[in-house]
Amino acid sequence: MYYPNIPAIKYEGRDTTNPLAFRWYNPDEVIGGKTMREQLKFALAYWHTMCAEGTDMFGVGTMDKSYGTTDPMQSAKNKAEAAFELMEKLSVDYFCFHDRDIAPEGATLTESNERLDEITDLIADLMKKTGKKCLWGTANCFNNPRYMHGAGTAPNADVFAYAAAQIKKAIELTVKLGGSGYVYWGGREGYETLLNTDMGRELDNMAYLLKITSEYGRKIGFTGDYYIEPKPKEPTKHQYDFDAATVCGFLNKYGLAKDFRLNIEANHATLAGHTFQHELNVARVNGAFGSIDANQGDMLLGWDTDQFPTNLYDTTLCMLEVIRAGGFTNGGLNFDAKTRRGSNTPEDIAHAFIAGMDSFAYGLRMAYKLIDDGRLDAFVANRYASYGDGIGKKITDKTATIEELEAYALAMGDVKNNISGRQEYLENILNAVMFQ
Ligand code: XLS
Ligand code: CA
Ligand code: CA
Repeated sequence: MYYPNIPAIKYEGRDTTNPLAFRWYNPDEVIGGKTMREQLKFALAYWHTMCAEGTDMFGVGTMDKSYGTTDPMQSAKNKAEAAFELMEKLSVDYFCFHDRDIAPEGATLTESNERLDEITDLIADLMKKTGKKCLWGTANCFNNPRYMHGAGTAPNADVFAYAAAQIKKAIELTVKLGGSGYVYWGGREGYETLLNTDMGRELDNMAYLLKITSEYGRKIGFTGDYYIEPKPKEPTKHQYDFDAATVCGFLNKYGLAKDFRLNIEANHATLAGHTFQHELNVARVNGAFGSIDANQGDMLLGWDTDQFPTNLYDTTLCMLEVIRAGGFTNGGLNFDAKTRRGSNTPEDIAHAFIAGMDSFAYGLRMAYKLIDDGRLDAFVANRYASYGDGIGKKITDKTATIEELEAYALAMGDVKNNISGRQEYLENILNAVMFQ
């Protein structure tokens, strides 16, 4: 047992004072026709929860993630056991991983791949025993110095080839573990300065890497979703997958839209100068909504702090978007989040997951309450009512000609457009529904 101080966390309802209990997340309660666990599909991010030790620019780790041994492969095996113990205790049904999170990189690609084979045998076993599932896998093509100028966008073709081989293997492992998604986060796919960068070539190459690796996945039987995860900067000064709108444009340009969706991360949204809700909305209206990295940033710091999500407005408006997108199919809510450097005990991990899961459970409940309340939806529908008949209907149907619109405008005299947008009224409804 790796977490003797963490009990199995149970739902005790809103009035409990037990810090190691859920107040809002009741996994088997049915909301909106599905159980909460089906609606929310929580996942543990291997890299943060199992690997990150709290290092930052100014100091070494504060948390022990060695799992009782200094032998790297034994540690990786113990880590897998620990991950499944934690998922069981926290009622988290899924996990997400990078290749290098689950097995240490070897001296050669061949050795790295053999290590991955060994560890994924063990993980497959643990999955069978516990019923836990893989939400998505990915390749870490940003940590090793070979990727210092990018992977698919590297100026060196050898690096491109290495990245392609590494991704091929990561997709094979995702298929082996039955993953329902595969994520491409362009870690260093961007630039530091345009003085040394051929941006057109880099974008073409990146698209080609996505194309050949994703086609390979289909060939070996991957039926899940491919996701691109937008992020505007960090580690590079400018990342090509800047935000949801940029990525949708990129996917369309390179003919990848049919096979790729988006994995939207809350902290990346705010780094791009958008709200989380905005990024989800852009994904949805482009038919590209896929999965979510559930976390939050600190607005006073302004970098990718990857904190556990506790902002109830954000979780509520997020779940409203998810419901409007038809709910999760292959995606879910992956806690791409870590406890603060000063929160350095295993119990802090439990508190963090409970806070994140309860915040999203609350958000799910409130999103349905807002829909049932109906005032927000009715207001928006009414706001656009003029497109429902007459000239508006013709615009909606795309049958209005420019001549017809001109004749209509000339005959109209002045336009009456003085109807309030009622922002404060709507914000007050949101508060009333969430906190009454
Ligand atoms: C980093 C990203 C990364 C991806 C997976 O900022 O969030 O963790 O989710 O490579
Ligand atoms: Ca992420
Ligand atoms: Ca992040």
